[in-house]
Amino acid sequence: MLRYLTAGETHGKCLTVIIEGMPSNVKIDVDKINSALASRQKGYGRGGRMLIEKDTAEILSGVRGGLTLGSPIAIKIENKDWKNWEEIMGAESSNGKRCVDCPRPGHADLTGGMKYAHRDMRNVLERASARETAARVAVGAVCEQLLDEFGIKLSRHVVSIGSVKDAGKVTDAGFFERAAQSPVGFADEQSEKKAMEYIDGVKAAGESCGGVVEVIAEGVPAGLGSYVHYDRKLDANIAFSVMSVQAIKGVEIGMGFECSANVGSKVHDEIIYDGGFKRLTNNAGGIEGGMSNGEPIVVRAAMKPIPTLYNPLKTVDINDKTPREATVERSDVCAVPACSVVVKAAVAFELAKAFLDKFSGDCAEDVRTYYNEYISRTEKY
Ligand code: EPS
Repeated sequence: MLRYLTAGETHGKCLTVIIEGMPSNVKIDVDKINSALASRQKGYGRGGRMLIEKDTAEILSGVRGGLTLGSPIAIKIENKDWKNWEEIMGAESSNGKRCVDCPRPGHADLTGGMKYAHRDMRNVLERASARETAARVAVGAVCEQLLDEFGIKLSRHVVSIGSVKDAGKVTDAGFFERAAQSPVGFADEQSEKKAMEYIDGVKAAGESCGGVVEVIAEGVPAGLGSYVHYDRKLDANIAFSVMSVQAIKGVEIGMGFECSANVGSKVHDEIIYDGGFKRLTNNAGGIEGGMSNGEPIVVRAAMKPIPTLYNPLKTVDINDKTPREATVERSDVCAVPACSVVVKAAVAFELAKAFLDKFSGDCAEDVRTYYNEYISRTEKY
């Protein structure tokens, strides 16, 4: 089973990730990982930290000469900011400076401190930070390279930022290329301008904002995931991974919540046969009964506004219990475009996991054989 573990604090030495279960002989290009990491760093409304970092993946193990070995893949992403935090965050000595006593509403600070018995809530925020998503993006970029060999391609875009929606349509020519280049992840230029003005206003008010992102996976064969048991359902596993991304509060597949307001005939996608089974619409977002159905997989996620506000909310000092203003840590005003990169990585991981469950093999050659056999069998169904 494909799995991974991440480690690292936001102002620690580095982020580390170990990916286990990737078959041997999958082509891995480190530049593709670095380009995904660079995309995650971009976006209008990001804070000062992204000016310090230049996230780069160093592959420590599991890849030789551009091919996976079948052994665990370890990747390191250095934190350039570490040099400014060494004395505060050191493993062997810490000077106790920059202690966090006033938990931020919306962040993990207070409950994390209570749960892990940390009086300095920095010990919580350092790990709860969205900095960890850089490690997940590296995982996603490795998974995308496996998926790509089998013609599965993922795209991302931002649907809305705060109250501003992208007027562009996914069916417009060049939509995804344009969205990937946009500082707000939008394809429509007028909407992009409005979103940037919106973010400027939010920033001027000492506020933060969220939005909705969408990821679409094309070329996924029918039959990934399963209906036979709850924990093998593809939609459930995608929702789990996407919901675990920092600041995500809602996940939808296809028509999502809107399904509930429509009658059955307006929701379910009629089936035709045209050299293969197809659906006339894709309200199911490519997943029925916990399985991919061969249509594009469409996942949307809602990101809440980042909890650090430059105009802070009310809180309480955990030491003397007096009313205070929440701690202000350097943060982003808007990280929605970056979030689209992270959600794409989360979906890529779940698809690669489901793909390798279905076509399980120790080497890429075996995976290819099982895949080809399955495709030719199902084509004759
Ligand atoms: C982030 C790095 C962090 C934050 C942000 C995401 O860096 P720093 O805390 O040094 O500014 O910019 O984290 C949060 C929004 C958060 O709530 O922790 C990154 O690499 O994406």
